[in-house]
Amino acid sequence: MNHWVKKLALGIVLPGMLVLGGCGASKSGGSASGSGKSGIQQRTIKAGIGLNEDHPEGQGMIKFKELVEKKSGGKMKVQNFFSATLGDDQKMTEALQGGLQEVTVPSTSPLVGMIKEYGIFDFPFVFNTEEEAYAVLDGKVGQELLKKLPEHNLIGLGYWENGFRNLTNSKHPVKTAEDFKGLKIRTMQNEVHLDAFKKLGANPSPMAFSEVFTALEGKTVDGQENPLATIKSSKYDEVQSYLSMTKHVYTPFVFLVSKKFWDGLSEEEQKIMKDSAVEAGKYQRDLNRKENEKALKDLEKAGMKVNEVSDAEKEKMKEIIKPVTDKYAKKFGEDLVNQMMDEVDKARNQ
Ligand code: KDG
Repeated sequence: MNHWVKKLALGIVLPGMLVLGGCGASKSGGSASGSGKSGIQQRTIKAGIGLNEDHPEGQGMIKFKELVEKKSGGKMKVQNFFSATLGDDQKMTEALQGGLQEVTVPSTSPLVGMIKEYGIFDFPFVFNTEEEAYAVLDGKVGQELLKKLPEHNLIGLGYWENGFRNLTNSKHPVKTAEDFKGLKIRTMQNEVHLDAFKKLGANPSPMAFSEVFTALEGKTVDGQENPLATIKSSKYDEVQSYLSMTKHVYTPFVFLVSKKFWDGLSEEEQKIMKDSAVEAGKYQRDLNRKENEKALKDLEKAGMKVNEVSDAEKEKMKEIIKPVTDKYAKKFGEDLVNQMMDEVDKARNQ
């Protein structure tokens, strides 16, 4: 039963269901009470990401640092670490849970082992535009998922943008659903991606982001899939010949703070962290979209053979993968999936 029939059956058609926010400006799920302390203390905030400093996410972290230090009069200092120097997404997320690191901003995909519902953002071909993704992430669905983080000793302050993922490989252009057959493709450590690429006849190999370049260079995998800004800033054009504009998944980043650290902050310090994450998030989203356009030109100039994928072929891929998304919709909650699709429809038909 498709989501429209379900919605009518359940009679859940409430206008204005969308809870608008910046990128997580609404409730972060953090403890509003804070430590009860007032004022701003001298603090050092260790913030690590997997991507390089020149990637829009790295630039977003620099903006976050500027904002926190300005808003706190220099008392709260942010130390940024790029290119997985503090470890991969999993390791940095665990460091936050243990109170050994204060901030990281991973994709939602590697978090699905902890919060399975984040897997809905790994369903292929859900969003056509970034605006549709923002409507879901900054609306009820995205904000509700942030509230699942505190029980895992994490606070989510909002969503930044990784973006629409495209396929690169060293074998041949991928123009049709058929063309995936036999390709060894690195995927994120995420069951939806794994099953979806298997269904397309590819041979998926899950690994941490920090291992991808070496795997491509050593030809242990034929290809990988990531947004254009990541493909460029990770220099995949040096080890990949073909770029196929599949735009098969939109991946969000989630701005994570250690709950151990968060609970020790005063309300004023919590507000500085949240306002800075939201403001830097808006800046990062805009920069990411500009960089994606520039990255496509740069990757072509660097010699990558770029091909578009027709809507008809994308429909075919979606059809082939449907048994996978049906299976995971049951696992993640069909009501949640229907809510996401309702918000997409609303944004699409605005
Ligand atoms: O730390 C960087 C990763 O969170 C991000 O790039 C995830 O898209 C991702 C990938 O392919 O691992």
